[in-house]
Amino acid sequence: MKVVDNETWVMNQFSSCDLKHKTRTKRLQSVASNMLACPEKSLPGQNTQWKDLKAAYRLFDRPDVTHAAICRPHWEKTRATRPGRYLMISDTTDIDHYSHQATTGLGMLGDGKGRGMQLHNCLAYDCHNQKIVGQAGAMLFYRSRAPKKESRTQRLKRTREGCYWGEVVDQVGPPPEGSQWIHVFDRGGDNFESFCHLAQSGCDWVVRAAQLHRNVLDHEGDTKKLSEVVDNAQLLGSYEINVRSRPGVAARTAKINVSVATVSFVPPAHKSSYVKQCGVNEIPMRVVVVQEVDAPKGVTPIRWVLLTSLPVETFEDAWQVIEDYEHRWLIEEYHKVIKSGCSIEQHALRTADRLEPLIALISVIGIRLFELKLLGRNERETKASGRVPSSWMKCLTILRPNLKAHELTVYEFFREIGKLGGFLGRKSDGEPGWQTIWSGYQKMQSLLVAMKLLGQIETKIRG
Ligand SMILES: [Mn+2]
Repeated sequence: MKVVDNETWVMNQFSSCDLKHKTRTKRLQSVASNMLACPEKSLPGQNTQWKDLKAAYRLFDRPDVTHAAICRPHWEKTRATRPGRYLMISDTTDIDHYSHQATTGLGMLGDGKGRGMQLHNCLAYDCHNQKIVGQAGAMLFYRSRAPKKESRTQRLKRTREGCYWGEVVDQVGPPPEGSQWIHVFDRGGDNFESFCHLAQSGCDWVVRAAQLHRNVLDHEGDTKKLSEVVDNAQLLGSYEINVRSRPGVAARTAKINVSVATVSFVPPAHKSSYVKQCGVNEIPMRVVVVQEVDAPKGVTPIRWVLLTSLPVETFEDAWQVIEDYEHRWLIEEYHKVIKSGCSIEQHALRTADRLEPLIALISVIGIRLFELKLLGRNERETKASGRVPSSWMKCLTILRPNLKAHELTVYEFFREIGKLGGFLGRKSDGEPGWQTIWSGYQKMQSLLVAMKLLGQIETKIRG
C-alpha cells in the first residue's frame, strides 16, 4: 500500500461527505487539511486567518454537519474489507471538557464531578497485513445521573452504557463476502444484550468476561455459575511470560495455564426490552481461561476469562484467541492519539452540538496519524521511495543532506522522522516513542508548508 500525501488523503476521506451543501464539504476539507498540518493545536492555531477560523466555527454550527455525516464515508471505506481476517476492536473513552465551563449540553463524567461525553469507537484491524484499516463505526453519548430512587423497571428502561457496545455492532453490520470480522470487547462490553447483537451480526467475537457469577448452561446442558465452569475447564497447555515490575510488586516469571470449556449463555431473569423482543434464547460459545499458577504470596495472579465464538480445540486455537484479545492495546493507543495527539479535550466550543462534528473530524484525522505511526514498525524490508509521498522524501533530503534517503526502508524512514523529533537512534534506544515521531512529523509538515508557499511565491514572481 502506498502512503498518499495529506491533500490526497483529505480528498479521499471527506470529498463525499453529505453536508447538504457543496461549499460545506469543501470547507470541511480545508479545515481537515489545516488540522492535519498541526493536529495538536486548537482551531484558532490551525486556522490562522480570521476568515478561515470564522468559517470553521460556522461549519460546526450547521445542523446538517453532524458526527455521523462527517464519519460516514470513512466508515463505509473501512467496512469494504478485502477477503481476510479482521479484528473489530471497540472501547469507550471519556472526553473531558471540564475545563470549559462555558460549554453547554455536556453530560456527567466519572464520579459526577467531570463534564463531557463518552465516545465509543470501533477500530478495524487487518490481521494479515498487520495494519489499521480505519474506524468502522462510532457513537457519542452523554451519561446522565440516575434518579435517586430508581426502580428496577426504570433502570432497565434507561439507556445504559452497556447498550452502546451492541448498537455499534449493528452499525458496523455484517462483513462482506470472504471477510471474517471478530469483535473484541473488554469487560465493559460483557452483558447479555451485547451477545444478542453479536450472535445476530454475522461476526465472531472475543469478549473478556466481567460477570463470573452469571448462570450459564455447561456442555451437558446443566445450569452452572460461569465461575464453576471456569474452575473446571479443560487444560490445553501452559506457557511462561516475564511480568515487569510494578510499584510494590517485583518482576517475575509467571507460569500461565490455558484451559477451555464450552457453554451456552441464556437470558438473565430480568430482561431489557431489547432482549425480550430480539428472540435470542441460547448463545453457544467457548470460554478460554488464562490463569497464572503458583503466583508469589501477596501478588494478584493474572486471570483472563475470554468468551469467544471461535472454535477452540487445541492450544494453538486458544493462543489465537488470546492474541486477538491482546490487540486491544491498539484502541487504547488510538484514544491516546486523538486525546494527546489531537488535543480533543482542549477545543473550546460553546455547545456540545458543535463539539460532536469536531470530534468526528478528529477521529478520522486520528486514524491517519495512527496509521503513520504503525506503518514504520512492520515494513523493515520495503524501500521507502515509491511508498511514501515524494514531497516527504524531498523534505528529509533537505533536512538531512548526508543521508542516502532513497536507500532507506519504510522502517528506517520513520526512524529518521523520529530523529527529527529528537530520537537518538542508538542501539540501546529501541523504537522511537510516540511523542518523538510526532514532533518529527510536525517539523516535516512545517517544512512542507514552507516549501509550498515558496513555490507559490516563485510562480508569482515568474508570472
Ligand atoms: Mn474499556
